[in-house]
Amino acid sequence: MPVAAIADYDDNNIFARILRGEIPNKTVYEDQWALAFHDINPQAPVHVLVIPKGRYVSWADFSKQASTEEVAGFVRAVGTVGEMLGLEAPGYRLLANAGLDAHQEVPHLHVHIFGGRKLGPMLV
Ligand code: IU
Repeated sequence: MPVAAIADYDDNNIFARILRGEIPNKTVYEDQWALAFHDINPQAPVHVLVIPKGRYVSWADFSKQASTEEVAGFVRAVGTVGEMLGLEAPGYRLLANAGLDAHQEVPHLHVHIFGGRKLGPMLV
């Protein structure tokens, strides 16, 4: 069930539980700002999710409420993961669904990283 654009943060959402270590994940990278792990239902040979450590539902609240340091830390983490996975040269796609119309399903901000093959054109 997709989530509405801005809702109160639910501390029991699945990614909050992953961040607390209550649910296992296949971690790719972690630092003080972000955790990156393999998507459980990969849509490409590489499909990794990067989530901020802070309590943000989507870009809507993250872009307004996160500190400059948090935003920078998160953006750098996404870039680091792309580099670590060897995707910089061949290229990769970033995607962040925000809210109901975009079919965001987990109410904790996440950026998808897709790569590992030549991707098709963007579908909207
Ligand atoms: P979306 O942008 O909210 O639609 O994407 C949610 C993603 O989270 C989707 O690709 C799921 O496969 C993925 N996911 C996951 O990796 N682990 C989980 O426990 C759950 C969803 I629930």
